[in-house]
Amino acid sequence: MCRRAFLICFLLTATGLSAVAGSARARTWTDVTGQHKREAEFVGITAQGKVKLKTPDGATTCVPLSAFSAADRRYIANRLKGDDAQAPDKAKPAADDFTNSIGMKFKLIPAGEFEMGVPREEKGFNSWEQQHRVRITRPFYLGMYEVTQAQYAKVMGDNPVKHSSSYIGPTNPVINVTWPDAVEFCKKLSAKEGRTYRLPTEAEWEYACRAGTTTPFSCGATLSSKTDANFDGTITYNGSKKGPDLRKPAPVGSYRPNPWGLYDMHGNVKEWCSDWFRGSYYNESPVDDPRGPKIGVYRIARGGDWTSNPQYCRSGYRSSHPTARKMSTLGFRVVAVSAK
Ligand SMILES: [Ca+2]
Repeated sequence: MCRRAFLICFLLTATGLSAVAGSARARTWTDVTGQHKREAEFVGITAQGKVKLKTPDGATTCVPLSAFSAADRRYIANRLKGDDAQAPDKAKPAADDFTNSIGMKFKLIPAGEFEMGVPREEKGFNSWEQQHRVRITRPFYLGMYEVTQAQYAKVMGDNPVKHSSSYIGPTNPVINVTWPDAVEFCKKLSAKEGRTYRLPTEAEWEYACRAGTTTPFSCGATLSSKTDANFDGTITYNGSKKGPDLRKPAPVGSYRPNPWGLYDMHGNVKEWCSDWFRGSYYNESPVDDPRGPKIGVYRIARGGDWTSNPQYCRSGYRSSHPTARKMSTLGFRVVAVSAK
């Protein structure tokens, strides 16, 4: 709330309560839930601190700044600073983002609280997904993308995807990696880069995937295999339309990012997390920074994959696998913890 108030004050100061200079054209705006979208031009900030928009039919509307997604708020800040960034993707990266020496890009994920798990009424709810309050007490960096085959080979000296495979590609996600392989990648990358990398906890993963949303997917109640994620689009969910079924992993970042700028959190490949799985864990997990049961047989993997029914790509869906399992649908992304 304080941050929003600060930003509104900043906007008012920057604009002198007036319209923004420079050309404008319509763009797609997304509300904070990621569910509602609208096409409009940015006009300026009103004296009441609201964002004034002009819709394609010529009407104007004023919307509280807090109603917009983080990407939209960044766009507005850039426009008011004089950067004519017409789309969030063209906006300058936030100062807190970073790229490491092998080209892996990271987003700073703020500390915060959220309802981890799934409302009972959500289609596909499982008893081990029950909602509970979780607090992420420390900010962390999360990979914007799944680890690619080129990045994996640079660190480990080998690409586990064989040349004969149709799944091979330097910017495709790495697959055929066990949980210990993913942990070993983090260890070697940490030594190479001089900062600590590790797998995300299940709580960190879901917090970052939801990005402030409470809907089944970070983009809303449904998931499109055309624009949102790589999954089996021939299967529908919540009345969604059928879409393409690529039947293989896509190069990372081929679909729209979530509200916090993370790609492929839904679909493409499932992603190993650091936690063991236990169905009853959510009944007993700590509120602050849960790290999973101390022992187990299966490790968590999140987000669904290119073969998945959309139901298994939900933000709160939990899958688990033996640590030695290698699959063409299972990869990972990493967290960077310490500041350099
Ligand atoms: Ca994924």
